[in-house]
Amino acid sequence: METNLDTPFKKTWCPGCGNFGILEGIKKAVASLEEEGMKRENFVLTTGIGCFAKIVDYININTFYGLHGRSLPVATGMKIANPSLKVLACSGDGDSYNEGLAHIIFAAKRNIDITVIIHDNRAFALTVGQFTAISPKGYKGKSTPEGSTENPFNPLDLLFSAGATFIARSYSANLDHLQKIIAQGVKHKGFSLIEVLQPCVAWSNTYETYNERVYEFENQDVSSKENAAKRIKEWDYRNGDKIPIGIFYKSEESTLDEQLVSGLTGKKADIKEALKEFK
Ligand SMILES: Cc1ncc(C[n+]2csc(CCOP(=O)(O)OP(=O)(O)O)c2C)c(N)n1
Ligand code: SF4
Repeated sequence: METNLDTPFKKTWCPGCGNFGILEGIKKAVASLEEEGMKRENFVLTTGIGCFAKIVDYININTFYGLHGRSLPVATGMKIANPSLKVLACSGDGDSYNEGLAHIIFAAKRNIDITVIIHDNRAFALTVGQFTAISPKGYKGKSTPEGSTENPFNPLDLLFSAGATFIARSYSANLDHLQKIIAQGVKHKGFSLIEVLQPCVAWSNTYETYNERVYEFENQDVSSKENAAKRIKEWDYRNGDKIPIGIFYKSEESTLDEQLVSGLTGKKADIKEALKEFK
C-alpha cells in the first residue's frame, strides 16, 4: 500500500535498525485508518528523546518532539486539550520504563485515550547502549562492561496491573502484524500499549533470537483477565522459550478525557456534544 506519508528528510538510523519497520508500520496503519474515514489532520504523534524519536521527522502527520521520558505527559495534555485528536505517543524502553516510568503507569491508571508505541530495543541506544530497566541480566554495555547485575521487569505485567485497557506486543520485522495491531490500538477507546520488539543492530542485535522465538497467537477472548495474565507471563523478559505477539487484553472502560469533560459540564460523557458547548 502506498501511504503518501513520506517526508523529504534523510533517515539517519543505522542500516538494519528496527525503527525502519516501526515507521512503516505506523505509516501503513495511519493510511488504513484514513481509508476508513479518519482524517489525517486529526492524527498527532509525540515522542520523548532517543533514536526512536527521530520518527517525528519521517512521517507526514502533525508531530511534536518532546523531552526524554516526557512523551506521555505531552500526549495526555494534547488529548485533554482536544479530545477529538488521535494521539500517538512513541517512546523507547529507556524513555518510558526508566526515565518516564511514573508517567506511563499513571497514564495507564487514568485510562487516557492515547496509543503508546514502545520501540523496545532493550537499551539506551542513542547515548551509546547503556542498560535499561528491561535489558537482560548480564547485558554488556558502556555502563555495565562486566554485564548488568539486575533482572529486567516485565513491563506488560506492570502496566496490566496499573490498569491499561489495551495491551499488545508486535515485532518490527513483522510488518503485516505490526500495522494491524497499531490500527487496532488507535481504534481502541482508552489507553493502548503497543510494545514493539525492535532490534538495535549497534547495541542489542536481537534479530536471530526474535526470528527464532517470536510467534503470533490469536486471543479468542481478549476481555479475559485470566487469559491475559497467563499469556503476559509466558515470556517475562527473563525466562520463556517462545515470545508471544498479539493482543493480550482489551476492555472498554470510561476514559480520563471523557470523565474530565463530563465533570466540567455535569452531563453525560459525550465528548462531541460537550465540545460544542465550549466552542
Ligand atoms: C532528562 C534526560 N536524561 C537523560 C538524557 C540523555 N538521553 C538522551 S537520549 C537517551 C537514551 C534514550 O534511550 P531510549 O529511550 O531507550 O531510546 P533509544 O535511543 O534506544 O531509541 C538518554 C539517556 C536526556 N536527554 N534527558
Ligand atoms: S543505535 Fe540502534 S536504535 Fe539507534 S539507529 Fe542504530 S540500530 Fe537503531
